[in-house]
Amino acid sequence: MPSVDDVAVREMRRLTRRSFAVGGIAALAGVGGFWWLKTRDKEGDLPDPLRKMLEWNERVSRACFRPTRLAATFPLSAARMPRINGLVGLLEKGDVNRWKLAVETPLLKKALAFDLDDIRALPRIELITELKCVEGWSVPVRWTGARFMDFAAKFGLASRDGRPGDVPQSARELFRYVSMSTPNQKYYVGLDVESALHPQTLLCYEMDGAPLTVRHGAPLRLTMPIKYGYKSLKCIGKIRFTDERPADFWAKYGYDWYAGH
Ligand SMILES: Nc1nc2c(c(=O)[nH]1)N[C@H]1C(S)=C(S)[C@@H](COP(=O)(O)O)O[C@H]1N2
Ligand SMILES: [Mo]
Repeated sequence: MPSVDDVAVREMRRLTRRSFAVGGIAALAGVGGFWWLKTRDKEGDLPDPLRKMLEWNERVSRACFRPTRLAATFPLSAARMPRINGLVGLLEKGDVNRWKLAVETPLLKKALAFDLDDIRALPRIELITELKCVEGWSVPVRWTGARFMDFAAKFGLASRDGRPGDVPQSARELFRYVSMSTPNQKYYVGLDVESALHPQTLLCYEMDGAPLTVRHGAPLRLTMPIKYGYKSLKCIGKIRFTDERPADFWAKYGYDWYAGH
């Protein structure tokens, strides 16, 4: 069995680097500049100046973020099943029935546990939006599930006062970030809270009108059409609200942490 890191590194080689400007920067800076970049301190796999650029990117994107700006939606006739892409951290078929979702916030002494019926009890939303992979393909997919913002509002998870009700509009009343991971923690994503609470961010239990298969992330996955596909975590085991910027599987390999497009 190859280790997770082997798989990730192999996959990384295959991937285009379209989402950030390593190629462009290197070409502009020329060989001398490239040498300079290569000798800078590194965080993750990116030389520091590039990391700084992505962080600047994130600050600008967060400042300009509007929850009313929606990703494109498509007619039902355009919907397809995407290819299975990335298997890190998924459950075995026999374990899907025993699944629980754990949620932690700074206000809670003990994690909350939810089952699929808790998610199904929330307003059922169907959206046809694109799954956009940084590898360079995108497919309109029919997703069904609950809005993450409805889930957070019903149980008072995102707001500092911990009271159920509408999610506050003011950033100051929200925890800054959300971390989501698979049950075994092998795949994980870090999200800015505004994007997590975007109305098109769904906790999704069906794709193409049928319950999720194991390899598409059964029993519950994320879809987040305002971000690249690597943020759409399959098989959510744990959700954590936090004020510290959470680690992210692909950001560790040099991809943009923010990953908006
Ligand atoms: N648990 C988990 N979620 C994951 C991945 C993964 O490897 N493991 N890969 C991501 C990537 S890179 C993409 S493009 C999408 C692909 O979703 P699909 O397999 O349903 O097409 O899942 C994302 N979520
Ligand atoms: Mo992807």
